Amino acid sequence: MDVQYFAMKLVFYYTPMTSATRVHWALEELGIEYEKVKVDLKAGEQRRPEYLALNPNGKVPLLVVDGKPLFESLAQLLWLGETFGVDKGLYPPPGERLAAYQWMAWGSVSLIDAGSRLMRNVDPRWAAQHSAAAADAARGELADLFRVLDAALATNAYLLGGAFSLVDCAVAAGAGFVARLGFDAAPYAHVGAWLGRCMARPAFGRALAG
Ligand SMILES: N[C@@H](CCC(=O)N[C@@H](CS)C(=O)NCC(=O)O)C(=O)O
Repeated sequence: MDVQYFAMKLVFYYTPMTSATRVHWALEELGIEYEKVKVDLKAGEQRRPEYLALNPNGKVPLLVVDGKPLFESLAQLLWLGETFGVDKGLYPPPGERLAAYQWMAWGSVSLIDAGSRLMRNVDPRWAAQHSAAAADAARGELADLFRVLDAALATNAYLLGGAFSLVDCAVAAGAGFVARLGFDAAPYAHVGAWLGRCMARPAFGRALAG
């Protein structure tokens, strides 16, 4: 690893069981030093002026690198992969990243978009806005997405091939979130087996524990 990274100070603002979990998981997989700051969303800590000064979106996760803020979990995962992941064998080297970019974006945009629409149409927190038709449409899109994921995992144990990588953190956390919304993932056996492998990792357990 380049010597400059040893001196780098990372502060991670997170809330358990949110979009922050996949970044928390990646940090734990990398085994690098970082400081954790828990943000109580229910208490509205994400809207405190000092937090908004770092992340004007008022959301978690936030990673602060040597005093410079980086918001958006996808950006954080890409930065962590490119900065620390190659040396740790958890991210591909430059020139071999097409599949990594593809799955990171798929898991962060296509999957999370359909999953969020399902959440807003089934989760009691949004009861006043629920639409059965919108929930069904989201389930249909998720079925298409899970078919794509299942086919990719039919011949590979992990998204980039035979070895686990930060790309699996990026996508598995979203697939687990969708499964917890009651989306029936049973027909996608390869996805189920892969999720089991990913979630059995000690680093995932540490991220879940908060
Ligand atoms: N696209 C953003 C989503 C961030 C996001 O929506 N975070 C939620 C938790 S999952 C949040 O902080 N919500 C607090 C609020 O909206 O007040 C990312 O991936 O970082």
